[in-house]
Amino acid sequence: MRSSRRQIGRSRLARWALLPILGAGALVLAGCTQQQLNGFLPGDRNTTNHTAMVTDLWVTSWIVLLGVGLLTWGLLIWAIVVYRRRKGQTGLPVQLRYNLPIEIFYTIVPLILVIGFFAFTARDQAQIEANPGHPDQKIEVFGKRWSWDFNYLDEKTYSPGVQATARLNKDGSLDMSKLPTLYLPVNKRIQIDEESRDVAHSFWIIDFLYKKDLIPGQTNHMYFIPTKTGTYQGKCAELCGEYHADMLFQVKVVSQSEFDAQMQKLRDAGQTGRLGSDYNTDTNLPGTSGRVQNEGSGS
Ligand SMILES: [Cu+2]
Repeated sequence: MRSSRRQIGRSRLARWALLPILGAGALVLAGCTQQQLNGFLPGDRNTTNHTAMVTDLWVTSWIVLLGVGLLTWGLLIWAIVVYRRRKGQTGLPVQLRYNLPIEIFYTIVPLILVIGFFAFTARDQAQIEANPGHPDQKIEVFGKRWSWDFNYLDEKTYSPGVQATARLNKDGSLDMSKLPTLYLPVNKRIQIDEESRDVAHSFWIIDFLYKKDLIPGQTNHMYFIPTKTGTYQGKCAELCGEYHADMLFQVKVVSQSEFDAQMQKLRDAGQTGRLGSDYNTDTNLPGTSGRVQNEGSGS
């Protein structure tokens, strides 16, 4: 009688233990789409020479964390089932304290995780941020409230931007083709120098999985090789004020000949030279020669 009750208890326990295993199995069997394998990141892993590395760091981190999650959920469910209150039980159960193996376990494992995440992040970041030198194409980006100016330094051409809401269609929809557009030649070493005309912005090309802050009075750099032609969306990723959400832009990665044709278009439109820091509106920084924002308005 007693042993059969114990057996029933055991089979019930096995059923409980099966639940998470079945759940995980179902998830695996359901198959993974490319988007899931990419860790639900936008774009794909070959937009620049750095994207695959960023994707792998992200996905591997999630796999490790899911492992920790499964272990934690498993232990939780096990404790809830095994140590649940049985019929006729009263009062507190025997309390567990000063369990050295458990305390060492939950100190060491998070420590290893944190050191691991830090080390791999630092390694990848150092590689992404390193200046490889000898850029094929040097571009200067100015962030401004509420758009972007692009200077093609080698070609001495420029392309000024206007905030997105100033370029809406009559029905209020956004005309992507009228957004400020940065052209980049494919498979070329790109160096982008980033400056701000006023406050801190952040230049974010979404599918490149890469963004960098633009700090007033400072020049930051991005180095990468765009490896896939296409049109990519960009936005400001640093809340910079009222029309921050209007700071949309596009990046077109094109062949060298298309890039050259675009440069010729800018020259034909008379957009030669550089929209430099004289157009900065921030006049508070020491050494800046920017114009006063309301200059000429008579105020
Ligand atoms: Cu901004």
